[in-house]
Amino acid sequence: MTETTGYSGSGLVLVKNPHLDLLEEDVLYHLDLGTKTHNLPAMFGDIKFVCVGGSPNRMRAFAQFMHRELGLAGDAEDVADICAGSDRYAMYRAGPVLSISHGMGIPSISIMLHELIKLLHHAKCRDVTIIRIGTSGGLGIEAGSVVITDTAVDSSFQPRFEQVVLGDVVVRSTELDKELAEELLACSREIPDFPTLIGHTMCTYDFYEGQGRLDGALCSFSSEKKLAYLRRAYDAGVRNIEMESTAFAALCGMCGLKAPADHIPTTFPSSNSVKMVKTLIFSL
Ligand code: R2B
Repeated sequence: MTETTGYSGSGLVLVKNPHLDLLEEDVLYHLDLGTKTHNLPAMFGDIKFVCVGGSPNRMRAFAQFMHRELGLAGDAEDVADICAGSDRYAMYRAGPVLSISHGMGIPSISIMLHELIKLLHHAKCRDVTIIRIGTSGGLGIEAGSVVITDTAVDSSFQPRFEQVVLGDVVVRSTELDKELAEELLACSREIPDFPTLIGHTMCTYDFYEGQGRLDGALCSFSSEKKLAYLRRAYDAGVRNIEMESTAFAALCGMCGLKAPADHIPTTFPSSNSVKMVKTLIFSL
């Protein structure tokens, strides 16, 4: 079964789950937030940008950077973890920008995104842009480059995210917003000595064998086979490899998050990539 993406004309964040309306309370377990315990529209209704990345410390550093750049009142060092009651994810806000960690791999980012999307929905946020600012391994590109993802592909280089639902495989699209990718690229051009390119990002289920590494506890292939696989990936348009982008693209696309794009520095926090996202936030 293949499902298509959907944007709401109103700019509201969509949840596609009729059962939610029947809940007396929606508990966002892993964020330590809920519709009864928190006034989500008051806390988050004005959020316009969500930046996500693997590590809590990096996302805190990003929120502090945005706090300073936006000239907000108070000390950037004091940004508080909104999800402090949960040790699963960390969430910070700087004005209209929310900065959240997602951990490593599809299961971890997927739990966070389900709860984040419900949060934005309950908060009645409109026209939200979400960007993943994360780490990845570059493929055949200059060290330190930033890859702006146009399409996330799976480890067979297909633009799809396969989710098993009640024992059946449901296939979801992983196209990202091409216009936003171009806008990010234009922002990067304003920063000197900043190698940036648009390309496909390959998402794998594993960091070691799944990415053709020879240094895991298990390795079932030769160095030649590894190189042949990476060459095929490169020829299919893959320019970097990570572990979250297909789930990110599929979930955000299905729920009408405006212009989801995935921006993946090979090293983070690369001050240039952070500046590029800042430039985009200031320009939208
Ligand atoms: C990039 O870095 C992590 C693995 O080291 C993983 O979250 C990813 O996608």
